[in-house]
Amino acid sequence: QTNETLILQEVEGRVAILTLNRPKALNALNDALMDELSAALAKFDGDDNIGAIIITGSEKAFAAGADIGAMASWSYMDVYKSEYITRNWDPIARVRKPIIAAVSGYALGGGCELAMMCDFIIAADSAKFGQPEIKLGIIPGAGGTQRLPRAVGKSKAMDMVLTGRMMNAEEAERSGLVSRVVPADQLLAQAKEAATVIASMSLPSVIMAKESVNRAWESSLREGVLFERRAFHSLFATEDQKEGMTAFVEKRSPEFKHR
Ligand code: CO8
Repeated sequence: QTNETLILQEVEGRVAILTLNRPKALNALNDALMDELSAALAKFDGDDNIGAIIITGSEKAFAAGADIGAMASWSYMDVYKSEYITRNWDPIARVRKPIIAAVSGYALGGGCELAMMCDFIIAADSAKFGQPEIKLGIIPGAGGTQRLPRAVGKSKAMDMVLTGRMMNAEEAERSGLVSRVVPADQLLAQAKEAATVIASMSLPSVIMAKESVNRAWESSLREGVLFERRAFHSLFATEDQKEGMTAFVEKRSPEFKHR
């Protein structure tokens, strides 16, 4: 990989690992980096040999936010017309395979928003989350004011967004922003282990599980339960359901074919 590569890509078994790589700017998310990230995600989402994806950064920073230097001189019309945010951020939320954010160090502003766009966050004990945009005279612009209250509730989200303070890993786990906290030197190993477990499951059921959990955010309970039921019914049309249940009855490990 050359130094110009803003996203390092690795594949281990059925797991793809994407590493944000702008170390000198603490992985500040500029347009080029977001283009590379969304292209890599689309590629692995469409690759039958991949079952789960990890996004990670460096030990010091997952990402310290959108690139402030790049944004500083923008006018209203620059921001409005460029579609900077929708063009290369929205595709992340359309990825159908699970994405784990493995966060060490700073996840601030757009960095925190990127982590929240992933399906769950595993945090190193060194992780620090925050939405400090208010200190720059703006507000979060990639979903932070919407995803943070859904994750941690209104009171804590207001506190974070209005004061711009950071939350450490312990507080983030306590408030439901992250699923687990692990020692910093075990972060990637633990994320890979979780991703490998997920990637060993039947891909159709993994995708439908992700789709169904996401419905819990975006519909009434009644609609969500109906959505889940149809997804549940449809999995009985897969070969993997037959294999999974037959293997259980025969007391052996299933051999999923991901169809
Ligand atoms: N953008 C550009 N460069 C950055 C950023 C950033 N967000 N964060 C850090 N850097 C750069 C610094 O300028 C510095 O560069 P240089 O060495 O050339 O001076 C280098 O990274 C190292 O940073 P520091 O020297 O500041 O390192 P410290 O350890 O002293 O401090 C901090 C680390 C606390 C993380 C500090 O760098 C900081 O406060 N960074 C800014 C955090 C922030 O405000 N983030 C929010 C940005 S706004 C945003 O994300 C809006 C999202 C909108 C949606 C996205 C669509 C565009």
